[in-house]
Amino acid sequence: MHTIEILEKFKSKDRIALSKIITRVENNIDTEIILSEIYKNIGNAHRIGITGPPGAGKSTLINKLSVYFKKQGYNPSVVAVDPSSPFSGGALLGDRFRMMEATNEGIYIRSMASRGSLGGIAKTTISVVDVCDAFGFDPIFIETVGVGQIELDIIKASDTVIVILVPESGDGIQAMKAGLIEIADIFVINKSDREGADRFYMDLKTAVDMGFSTKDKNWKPIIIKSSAVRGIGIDEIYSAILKHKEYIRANRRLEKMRKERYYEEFKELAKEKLWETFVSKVDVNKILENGFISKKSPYELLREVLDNENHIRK
Ligand SMILES: Nc1nc2c(ncn2[C@@H]2O[C@H](COP(=O)(O)OP(=O)(O)O)[C@@H](O)[C@H]2O)c(=O)[nH]1
Ligand SMILES: [Mg+2]
Repeated sequence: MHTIEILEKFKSKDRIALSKIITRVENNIDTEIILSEIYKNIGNAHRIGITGPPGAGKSTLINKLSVYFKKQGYNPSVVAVDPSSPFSGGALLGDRFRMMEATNEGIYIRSMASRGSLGGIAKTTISVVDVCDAFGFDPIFIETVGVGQIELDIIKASDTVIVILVPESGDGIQAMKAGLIEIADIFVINKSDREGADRFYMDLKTAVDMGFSTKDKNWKPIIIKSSAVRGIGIDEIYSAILKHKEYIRANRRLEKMRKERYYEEFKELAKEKLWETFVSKVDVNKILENGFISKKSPYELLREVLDNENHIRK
């Protein structure tokens, strides 16, 4: 089916059309057409990034949290990214299982595996979230593992960032090292049914009080203890999310963040497109080969290429 036809169905809230549109975006097919068509309907969803080490309970928590939001009258969806899995464009078994309750509640869950994704996983994920936003979901939970650069890029595109940690020895220090402290608006200490949760809470609280969290000097991260499997702490996390949502709306921070993201996206796109144009006009390999052999700095080489109109006009 033609993308335009699928988009028509998408607009009438057809979930099969939604899935097809997402698959196209993942495979970089007609992304430009799709995003241009839906863009005016973007911006209503609250984007909640959830990150933390593997096994911390992110999926289990999102399962409970999304159902909780649904019960309060919201229309949530989930985008889960797993960088370690092969790109399948479909469901990942573990996530599916962990989010069974949400699935049964009719919550739309999209699992993405990043390996082999065309056009970069961070960019693709953000586009997929845009699609979910335009479809009418709110909020959108975005699950990512850990904090590689890719995950950070995805997390930066979230309105509220939740970092999930578990009270296992060293996790707090690990979190600080990995830069997790600096990105969190809300901390969740999950598996608090296990030993060490109170101690961990105090350590984290001390770190936050001491100002290790530098994201926003006017927002002190909220710390919540939870047990996702037992459904403990879900109401508190829900309230914390709404509080943060209100905060970023009240002081126009959200608008600022969105503008920054828009600029960033444009900049990345411009780089990509200009590079494509450049490569189509000059013999990059030959130029590089010559530059390398004659020990020209890349700066000098680029200057030369840009100055030499013959190259560009080739
Ligand atoms: N004891 C305990 N186990 C939990 C809790 N939350 C999740 N788990 C378990 O931890 C494992 C990993 O959970 P999962 O949600 O897949 O973690 P993710 O990798 O962060 O998404 C699963 O076996 C869960 O059942 C909790 O609050 N307490
Ligand atoms: Mg998971």
